Amino acid sequence: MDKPVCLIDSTSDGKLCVQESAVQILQKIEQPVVVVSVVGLYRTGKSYLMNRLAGKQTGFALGSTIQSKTKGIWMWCVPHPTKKETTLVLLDTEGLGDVDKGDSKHDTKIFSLAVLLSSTIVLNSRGTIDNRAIEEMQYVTELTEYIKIKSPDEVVDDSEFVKFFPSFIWAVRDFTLQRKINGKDATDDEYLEFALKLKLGNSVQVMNYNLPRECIRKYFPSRKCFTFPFPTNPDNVSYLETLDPAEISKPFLEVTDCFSRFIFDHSQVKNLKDGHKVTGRVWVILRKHMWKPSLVGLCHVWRML
Ligand SMILES: Nc1nc2c(ncn2[C@@H]2O[C@H](COP(=O)(O)OP(=O)(O)OP(=O)(O)O)[C@@H](O)[C@H]2O)c(=O)[nH]1
Ligand SMILES: [Mg+2]
Repeated sequence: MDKPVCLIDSTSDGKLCVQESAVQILQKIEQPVVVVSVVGLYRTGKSYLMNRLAGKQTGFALGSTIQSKTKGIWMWCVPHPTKKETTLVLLDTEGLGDVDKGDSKHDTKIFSLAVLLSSTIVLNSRGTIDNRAIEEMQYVTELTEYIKIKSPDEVVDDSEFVKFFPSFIWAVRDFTLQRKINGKDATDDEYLEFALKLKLGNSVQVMNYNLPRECIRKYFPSRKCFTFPFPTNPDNVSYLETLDPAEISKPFLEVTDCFSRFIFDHSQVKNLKDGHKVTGRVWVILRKHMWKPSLVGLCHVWRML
């Protein structure tokens, strides 16, 4: 595929529908697939990051105005850069929290779909991992309402479906702070774990503070963090697609390289419950029949699509 295509379209009345043309592309993929998706608030550089992961300056469409750009879920299948005979499927998702759209249920569906479809999910945000950034991820706390995995006649607890959840990367963009905790230098991962620390107590305030953190910790036991500096001079950020590559800052390129290498090395081929590797073809069936556990013995998804 030389350019991304729309996999799940978001209609003006908020419905999500799968695009047949994308399904046909996937059906031809016989190779195992590694699926990496990016989610996060709108206008935070998600599409640009996915293009970098594809090793390209352009691909997923970027927008430089205040209006959100990506709608639904877009897909780009490329040969895996390091794993032989494997396809890397990149999913770029609609930005969450768009004031113009103002539909958080729709956002939760997009978020839940990205979780279900991926081997690795990248949560993208700008600035810092502060309380606001974590609270803005209320979609994590709503995951279980939207995703139910059941075998017939059997209630399965949270820990069962966590087995099928992707590994989790928090990408913090335009990070300008010093990474120090109590005066000591901290790694990106220590920074993430520090931000996810729970407070003691059971006041409503403490419980509200802890809830999104507990959900992230429980649903995503495998976690990683990358903090990205500004990609270029602030005057240039609106023109990243057409910018002379020499204008992209070296520290940004270094973090992007580490981030990409980590994903290429650690993102697993999507597996089914019985250990079967998911190929493009199986992935389509999986998506189409997520609500029919008998078919894949895997997921039961309520109220989606
Ligand atoms: N400051 C800054 N701007 C960036 C960065 N990456 C991309 N941009 C710019 O931010 C704007 C939005 O980038 P996109 O990649 O389209 O952001 P998005 O999150 O996909 O946006 P939606 O699809 O609307 O949710 C564009 O003008 C990009 O050039 C970054 O790391 N820092
Ligand atoms: Mg986008």
